[in-house]
Amino acid sequence: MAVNLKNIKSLLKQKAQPKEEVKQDLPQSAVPDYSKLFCEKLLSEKQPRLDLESYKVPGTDTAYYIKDYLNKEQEQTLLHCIFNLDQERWFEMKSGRALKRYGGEVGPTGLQSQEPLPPYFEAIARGLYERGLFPCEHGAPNHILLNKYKPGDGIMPHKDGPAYHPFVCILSLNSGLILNIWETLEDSRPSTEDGIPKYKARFYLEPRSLFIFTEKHYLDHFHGIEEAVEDRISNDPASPWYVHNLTMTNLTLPNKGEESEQLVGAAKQKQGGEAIIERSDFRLSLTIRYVPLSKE
Ligand SMILES: O=C(O)CCC(=O)C(=O)O
Repeated sequence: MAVNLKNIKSLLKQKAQPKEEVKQDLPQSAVPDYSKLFCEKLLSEKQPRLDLESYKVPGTDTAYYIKDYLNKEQEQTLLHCIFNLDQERWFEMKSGRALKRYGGEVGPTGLQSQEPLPPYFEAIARGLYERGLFPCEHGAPNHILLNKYKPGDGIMPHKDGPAYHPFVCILSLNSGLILNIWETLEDSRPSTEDGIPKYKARFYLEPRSLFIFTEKHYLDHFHGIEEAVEDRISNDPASPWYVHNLTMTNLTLPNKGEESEQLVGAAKQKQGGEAIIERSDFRLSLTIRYVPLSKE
């Protein structure tokens, strides 16, 4: 069977498959070693160092955004690796989101057991480090959470906690959505005045983008994704729907009374400076971090 995005999507629509069924669907002899190809290509290509500060999102505490961090071919190959080579089962949350963990078990003070990352994730982790995008004195990231969201899925407001180096990279694949930051848990609930949560910052995470957050956004604030099938966005800093990194994305919003060529099909609302973007497809995210070994 030819391996393409359509196949990946049909695999995704099914519940987590027992290993035997996945093998039946994709005879190993017919599957090129995408993992090896991907790693060789990614690692052999000169990874130019990037100046992290030039990707800082203005007005945040502190976040960085790099659109098109991966190109489409790299994204496709990574999706092939994730869906066809990794036969671990997804852990399905009651809320709908599904999850896999790589790198080992994390306890309250650090890694309790260390496991190697699959080679395609190792290539991503090393790439971040070599490009100067993961300034960690201990070395390259060693831990990845893979989240799978269907339209309507989200992740509750939370902090990542003290076990990790306080610097997180999130790589988004296949589809985009809004990630919110709130100062307190109280702020994440609809306000009694207008029913809108009090957002500290909002970021549109496009497919293939790299989002990084650290400092107060990591240490003090809560982050999460609303369970929704669409996201409301605005380029007006006075609007509660303001998206801090909008000008750094590939999106442009229509002017008042105008239609946007770019958002046709994706944006329902065509008011100046505001739009609603549907979550029309599944999204995968890699939460990439460094966890020191537990001292216990
Ligand atoms: O999917 C995302 O972008 C966020 C994931 C997240 O917050 C986490 O893994 O802790």
